[in-house]
Amino acid sequence: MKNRISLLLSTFLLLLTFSCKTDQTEKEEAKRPNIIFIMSDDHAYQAISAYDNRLIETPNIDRIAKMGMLFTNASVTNSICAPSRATILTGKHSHMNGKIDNHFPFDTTNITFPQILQTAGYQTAMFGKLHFGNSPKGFDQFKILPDQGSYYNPDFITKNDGNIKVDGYVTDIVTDMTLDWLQNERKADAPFMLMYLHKAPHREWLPAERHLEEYIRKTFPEPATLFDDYSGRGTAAKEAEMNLLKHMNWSGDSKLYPEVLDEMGIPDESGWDKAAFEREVGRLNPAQRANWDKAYLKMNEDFKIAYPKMTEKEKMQWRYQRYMQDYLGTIASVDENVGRLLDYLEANGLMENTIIVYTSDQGFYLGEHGWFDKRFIYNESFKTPLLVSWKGKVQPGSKSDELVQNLDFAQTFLEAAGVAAPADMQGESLIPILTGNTEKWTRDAVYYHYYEYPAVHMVKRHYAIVTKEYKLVHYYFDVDEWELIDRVKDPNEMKNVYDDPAYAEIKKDLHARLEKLREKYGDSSELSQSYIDRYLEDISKRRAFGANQQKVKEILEKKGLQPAYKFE
Ligand code: SGN
Ligand code: CA
Repeated sequence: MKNRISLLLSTFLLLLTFSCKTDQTEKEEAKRPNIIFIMSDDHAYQAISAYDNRLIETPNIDRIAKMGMLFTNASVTNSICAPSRATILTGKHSHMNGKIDNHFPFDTTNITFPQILQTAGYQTAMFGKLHFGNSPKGFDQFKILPDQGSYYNPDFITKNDGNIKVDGYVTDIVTDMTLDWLQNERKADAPFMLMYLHKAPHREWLPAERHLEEYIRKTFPEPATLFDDYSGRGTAAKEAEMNLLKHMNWSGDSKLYPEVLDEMGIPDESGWDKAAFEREVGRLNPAQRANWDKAYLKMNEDFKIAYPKMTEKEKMQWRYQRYMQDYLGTIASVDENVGRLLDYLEANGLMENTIIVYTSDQGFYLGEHGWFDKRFIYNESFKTPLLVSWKGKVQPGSKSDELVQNLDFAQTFLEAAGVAAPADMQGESLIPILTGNTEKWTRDAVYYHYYEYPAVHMVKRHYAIVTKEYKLVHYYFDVDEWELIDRVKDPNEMKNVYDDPAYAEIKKDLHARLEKLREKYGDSSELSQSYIDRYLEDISKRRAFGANQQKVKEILEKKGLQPAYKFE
């Protein structure tokens, strides 16, 4: 009897411990936050009203800043699409993860934070643009756009259903997929990490049908540096091919019909202008196309009358307005759709324990320095928007001007999930900043390195150190030029003061700090040279799309290589 009682007692105790343990695990589980990473492609901070409301109101994106923190000094390590995404996923600089440019595919032997989170029990999903040339690892579900993706009736590569084409507008569709996953595939018993990645507002800036008429009628204020003549800086700024007047496609970008170009005698300078127009607009079905024409026909007719009388200055102004109308038109639907997601989270009790990040793969020039595109270390493309909310942890309406980077996301998310980060990750967790423990944050400079040259837009290779006060930049490869920018005295970054004796001491100090940073992150001239050799070898076989082919030819011939592009 005694034995039976003690057996019962011990079974009872065992059950009790077991159930306590389950309770404990559930509590632990409940504490691990969900992570929603929202990223748009080429979304300039100048086009988010939480930063600046001169161009557009983005009330929904701003909600994230109201609930949480707005970063005013967030930047990227390499201002271009796929390399930025690789840095985000690996927590490593481009020279370490190998994804230095858009040209070569991502090396999938890299370990990414989603793989680590998935192993740690997170549910993982990705929807939208990845741009890696291969599918992501570490995701339970994904539906991604092939390469750059399309705005209208886009194709998707899916994890379970092969390749599909979906009718409608890309920003709406990516959101539908995301909401569908949250509603129907997400399981309640584990935390999740969701990557919701928009194609918009990437070139060629095609708004949803519902925004065409509204945006085509708007007029926007011009940036102070729209007519920059690049005289204050070196060869790189002068030779870049991203000027609104000289390098933007009239048809593909400004949406003049190819036949209007012919009629007005405007040449297809890039050689792929008309093809770019057809590539996107050609995807519309007849009903969609009729709607599209309703908005763009009148603009084309007005242009035909105005163009012959336009001065060069007026042409630039016209191109700027046309650019902004379409670029900002695509952002209108990004904002609406971010609103749909936030509403869903609110309605389903998912705000409570969820980190929400809104960012872009880099910034973008909205006419500053007369430019579109990115790549350069000048503010508008070096900086990137960053808004983070986490209810109960991040002070609502707070701001940080710390030098944070896309390099830091992986370690931030891993720390939030309570998982140790691999020792070779190179960022720092943002959690001290997010939770107001800034005394633990000591970074006083960041490192930058851009590689893709000679390539579309012809922005020269450069690396740099950036502090809150200065940028020291080295342009290399087919030039050897240094640039020093005083960020405080010259916020528009118009003047290189490298040779100004007043900056001699500062220059010396920055050179020493730059060398230390390169050592710390493991970058070197030898590594840069190996990336150059690999690239040149490849573009002697495979054309560097959109690059100035004459210049490519010169560069390759110096190396004894023949360009892949055939000259007539
Ligand atoms: C395309 C664009 C370029 C852009 C690159 C890279 N031209 O080639 O303007 O710089 O993508 O963009 S387009 O007319 O074909 O759109 S990135 O975001 O993928 O890095
Ligand atoms: Ca981009």
